[in-house]
Parts: sequence; structure tokens; C-alpha cells
Amino acid sequence: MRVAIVGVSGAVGQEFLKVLAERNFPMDELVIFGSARSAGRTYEFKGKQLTVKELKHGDDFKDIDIALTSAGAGISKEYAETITKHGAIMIDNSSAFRYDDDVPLVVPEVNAEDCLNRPRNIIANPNCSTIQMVVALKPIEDLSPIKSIHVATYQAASGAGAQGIAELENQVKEVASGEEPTISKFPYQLAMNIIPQIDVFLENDYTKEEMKMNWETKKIMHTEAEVSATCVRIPVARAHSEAIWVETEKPLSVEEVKAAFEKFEGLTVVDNPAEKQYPMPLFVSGKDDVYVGRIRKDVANPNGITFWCVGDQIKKGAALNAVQIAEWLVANGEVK
Ligand code: 11C
Repeated sequence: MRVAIVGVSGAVGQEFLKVLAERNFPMDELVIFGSARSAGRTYEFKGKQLTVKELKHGDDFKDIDIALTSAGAGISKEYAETITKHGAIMIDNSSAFRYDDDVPLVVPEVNAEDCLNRPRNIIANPNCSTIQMVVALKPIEDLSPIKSIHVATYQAASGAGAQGIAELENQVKEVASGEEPTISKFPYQLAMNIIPQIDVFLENDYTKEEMKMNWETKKIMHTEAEVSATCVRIPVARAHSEAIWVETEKPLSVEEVKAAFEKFEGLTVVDNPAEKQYPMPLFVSGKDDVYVGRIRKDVANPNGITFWCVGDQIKKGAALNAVQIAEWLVANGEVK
């Protein structure tokens, strides 16, 4: 088994290294690729130094079984043929192929079997804000079909990559010392502020990030239920939070939803209002699971349940989900 990482120097690329090591992913060799700028750098993996190879068109992927790619949609589109032409399965973290009918979009806890139908040998990893939401929605859908979803997100700086985290950290220092904050990745100062815009605005006045939550949820959950999202950037490093309102066909009790959450693989329930216990980015950063809490009946809708959901954006929102897809492929004999 030979695995490749493409885009190893980015925040998600670095997390691929950590997650593969942490989970002791079964492989004989790991090959790491990056841009001309990062070629030649070395990164440690399980005590060995690996050198970054420059990503080029050619036959470098000839003996690769699985390629984990996170180098942006443009690179994914340009190199998909190079990566897959000898049989490697490309698990792509970018938005390049998510909406293509012949590319499955997968969160293993929800729709792992969709991996079986991959005519182009590409499997897309969803957007981080969608991943954590669908992990929480699936056990509800299993109790009663979901009719609609409203969500307000509180998204971490890491969604804008390692440079996004660095920009927030710098701004915190700059603001604290009375300096003018340096703004580059985000449209406004993020420190001491929140920004109700992630990605560009579309014709319907939702942002692309908000519509990704709509389009991707439908594809992953095989549902027609609409998602109405408001996505907001907040000054937190690397875990996204979401307030979610779900309307189901039949009314559900808090107890049955909580029990379904507790049984569901990949979810951890922290919900003890009397002791002020609920999930927060402070405690969820770096964790594998998606955390849920504040579970209650929606007082504005007899068929509504509302709850709070926090997930590490770089782990389950990106690298871990991709590695779990790879693990599923291996466990199900999909890798020759
Ligand atoms: C953010 N969700 O928080 C975005 C980052 O489609 O993979 C991930 C964008 C994507 O800014």
C-alpha cells in the first residue's frame, strides 16, 4: 500500500501527516508532494524524515494506491488525470469535483457506500461546515425524515488555512498593543470582531459557503430537505461551531434525539446545562469527534429540535474525514 499526500505544506496537508501516524494507517510507503516552492523541505513522519517532491505531470503516481489531495481546487482539476491515470484513488479535499454527478461526496458515518460508485476514481471530501453538521443530522434522519434545516455557523480562522490562523494570531497581538491590525486573508479585522461573510456572495444573496451547506447536505444525505445557512467567521483558531434547527416529519423528544446521538459513531454528547457543560471550541480543538449539546425542543416549531454542534475544522472537517474514507476503502477491499 502506497499513499501520497498532495499539498503537504498546508494546514490540512500537515494534519494528514498527523492523522495517518495517529491512526497507524496501514501502508508501506508515504510519498509527499507540494509546489515548487515547498519541494525539498522535509517533514517528520513516524520518526523518519520525508522530503517533499514537486508535483509535476508525469508518472510519479504510477505505484500510488491512494492520494490524499489538499492543494486547492485549481491544482486538483489540473492534476486529477495525472494522479488517477494509473489507478490511484484520489480523495480530494477541495471543492473541485464535489458537485459532479460521477464523483461521490462522502462522510463515512453517513454515506460510506457511495464510495463504491466512483467511475473517475475520485472521491470528494465535503466542506468542513457541512461535514460536522451531517454527522449530527444522520441519527436524527434515522429517527424521522428531516423536512428542513436552519443553521447559523461560527467558523474558525483555520477555514482560511494556516495563513488564516496566523493572521488572527497577529491581529490579536496588534490590537492588544494598540497597533493597526494587518488584514490580508479576511475581508475585515477578525480579532475583536465577527464577519458575516465566508466566500463570495451569489445571486440569491447567500454566500457560496452557505450554499455549499445546502448543496452538499442534499448530495451526502440523499435528501431534498433544504438547508438555510448563515455562515459567520469568528476569532477562534481551529474549531467550527454551529447552532442548528431541524424540522422533522414526526415530532421527536429530546430524550430520543439525545439517545440517538449517544449511540452514533463519531459523535460525543456534552449536554449538562445544570453544570454549565456544553461543547466549546476551546475543548474540541484537536479532537476527532463532532461534539453536540444544548439539545432542546424548538419552542417555535412543534416538530423542531435545536442543538449546538462543534467540530475541529482541520481534523473531522478535512484531514480525518479523508483518512476515514481511505480506511473504509481498505477495510472493504476497494484498494488493490
Ligand atoms: C471556511 N469552510 O471555513 C471554509 C473552508 O470548500 O473546502 C473550506 C472550504 C472548502 O472558510
